[in-house]
Amino acid sequence: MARPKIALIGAGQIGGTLAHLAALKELGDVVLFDITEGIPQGKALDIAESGPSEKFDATMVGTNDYADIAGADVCIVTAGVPRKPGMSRDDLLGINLKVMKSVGEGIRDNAPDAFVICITNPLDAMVWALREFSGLPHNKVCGMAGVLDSARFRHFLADEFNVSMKDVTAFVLGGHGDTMVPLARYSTVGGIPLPDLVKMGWTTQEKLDGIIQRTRDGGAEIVGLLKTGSAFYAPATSAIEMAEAYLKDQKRLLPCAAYCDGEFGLKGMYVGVPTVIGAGGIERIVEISMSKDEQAMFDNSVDAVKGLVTACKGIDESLA
Ligand code: A3D
Repeated sequence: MARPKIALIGAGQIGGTLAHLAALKELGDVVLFDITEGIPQGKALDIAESGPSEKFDATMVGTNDYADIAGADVCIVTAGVPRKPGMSRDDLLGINLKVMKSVGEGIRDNAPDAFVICITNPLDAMVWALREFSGLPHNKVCGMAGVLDSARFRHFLADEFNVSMKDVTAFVLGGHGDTMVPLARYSTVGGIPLPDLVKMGWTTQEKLDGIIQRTRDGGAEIVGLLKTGSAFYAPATSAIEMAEAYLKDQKRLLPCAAYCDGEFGLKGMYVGVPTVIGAGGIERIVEISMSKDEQAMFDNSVDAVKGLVTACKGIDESLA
């Protein structure tokens, strides 16, 4: 049986890391696409040359031609520009919307059967626009944000409790921005919900609130340190986890930006929700119940995403 084909649209910091991880995990043959000449070719060759030491079987192709992504099983989109210090994700909207148009059309014309994972910011609006431009089925187009935001939350919690990250589960829902919703009630250590751990004296509510805020600011913290771009190792790992769930039909329950058509009372929009990812793409949206406070935070986040989508429609008439 032929190896799956993984197309990475954007061969920058995240794109290169995605290619390396896909190779190390032998998820399939990789095509790195970028508009900049030389970068995808150089990174593909560099990673291919790590093969003899790592002993993976996967081909690496770098290209500036969409024809080379033909028949891809998975497309992961990072094309566009990242944040610089002082910028919010929303500041990227105008420039990255144009990029989504060309990428969406490139996927539509060359890899219409692919499972598409968008990473480009501002995430929830860009994945919506990418779906519109590509015309692919909604269940085959999703956005990576919740896996990353939850991983950040899990890392901070494991640090606080001095326990293995393996035993910490966490849920972050809503839009991938300052309004994201880390849900303490659905986050656990070895199955014990965070509010119980506060009662047990493992931490204080004040410290937990601090961790929740640090999670919300997780992207900005790294932008502030790097100064020349945004996070790329953990974002790439998170998207690879989603791609693997699809390619291996793992039926993983992962938070990601998925198309809600009635779920959570939302009509026709993308936002971070719990999903099941398997061979059918986004196979299910898991409608958890929320307390009044949680629902208010989620609604606030949904409103922020709606504002960005309206801005997209104002910029590109074909989306209106
Ligand atoms: P960067 O290293 O700049 O790579 C972006 C690449 O896109 C560059 O190589 C560009 O040449 C390429 N590119 C630009 N326009 C096009 C186009 N029209 N077609 C194809 N390629 C193009 O950025 P990065 O890899 O660090 O980040 C990529 C995106 O991911 C940015 O928008 C970030 O804001 C976003 N990001 C999202 C998250 C989430 O959790 C959602 C996390 C981190 C970064």
